[in-house]
Amino acid sequence: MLKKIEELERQAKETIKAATDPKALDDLKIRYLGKRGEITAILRSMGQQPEDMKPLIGQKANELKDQLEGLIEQKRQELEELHRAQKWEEEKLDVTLPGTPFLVGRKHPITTVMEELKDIFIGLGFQVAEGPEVEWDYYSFEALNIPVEHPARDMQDSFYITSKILLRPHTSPVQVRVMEEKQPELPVRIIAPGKVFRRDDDATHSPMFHQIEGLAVDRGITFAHLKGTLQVFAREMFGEQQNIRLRPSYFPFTEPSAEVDISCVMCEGEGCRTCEHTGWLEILGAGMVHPNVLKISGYDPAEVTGFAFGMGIERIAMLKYGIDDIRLFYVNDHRMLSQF
Ligand code: FA5
Repeated sequence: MLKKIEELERQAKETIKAATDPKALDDLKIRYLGKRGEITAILRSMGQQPEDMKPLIGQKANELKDQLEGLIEQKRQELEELHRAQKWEEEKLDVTLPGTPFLVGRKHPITTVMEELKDIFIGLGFQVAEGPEVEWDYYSFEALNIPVEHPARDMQDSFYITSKILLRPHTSPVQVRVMEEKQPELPVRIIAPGKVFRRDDDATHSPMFHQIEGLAVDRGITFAHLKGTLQVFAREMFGEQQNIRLRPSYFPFTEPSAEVDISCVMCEGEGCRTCEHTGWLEILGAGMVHPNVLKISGYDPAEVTGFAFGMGIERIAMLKYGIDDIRLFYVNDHRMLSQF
């Protein structure tokens, strides 16, 4: 029996040592120390052992029992420690590794130009006004001296929601809305930036684009004020060397009217492809507010005068950044947008 105990000891120590997971240890515990375990069986068989051997066998078997219990617990702790170390290795965070790069957003070039324009005109004493993008036919055309059937509607006719409501084709309706609200107060000095919509679509014309409207109404406002304001704007926007040129034009809501050009920013007036070899680039329409528009908005044209202008923001941004296709602003390609 003593030999058997010795053999059991050798075998149990070996198998405990070789165990690789806690489940195996549980099985070994049952195998040796459980109710029907091999050591338990020896202890239970004491009655059948020779009388003189009983104390020794009992002592050895009990010692082995205690020893194995200890070994199993020790092995269990070792395995747990190993498991923890492995897990740590797997999940280890190396703070020196480069991070996952992510794209940082930035302002769209149209927003940047819009903000720059606002700053310039706010510096000249204008306030920012707003109007709805979905607008009445009345403010878009009629109050601007463009009655139904007037051919000037063709140039700007837009997307109609109903026969009387449309997506505004320009920011000029804000002129009337502001004057209606402010009259008879003077002076009126506002800019109105925002989205406008037209049935256009090519490299320089988009169905949705941005304009900024300007309006100044007061006693004694003259064409010289308009010219001076636009000259300051052009120099602040494009540099001190910048000149402007006014050409006679026609808008139903201004009289007289002008198209305003700046000297070509690409060739500085020398003549190139961008300016079609004229040295000038058209950037906006302007003029003295038509007496009919003043009257319909609540001001007396015998008493006050005003000037107004409207420019395309995309056009300004294209000139400023040398972009030759307006559609690039709207495709949201970060390779293009991240350059600004
Ligand atoms: C007007 O829209 C007038 N409301 C401007 C005005 C205001 C005149 C106040 C007098 C007094 P026009 O249709 O020319 O005018 O447009 C003004 C500018 O908008 C153009 O010079 C151009 O820069 C820009 N523009 C016009 N159509 C488009 C388009 N489809 N896409 C991008 N920009 C455009």
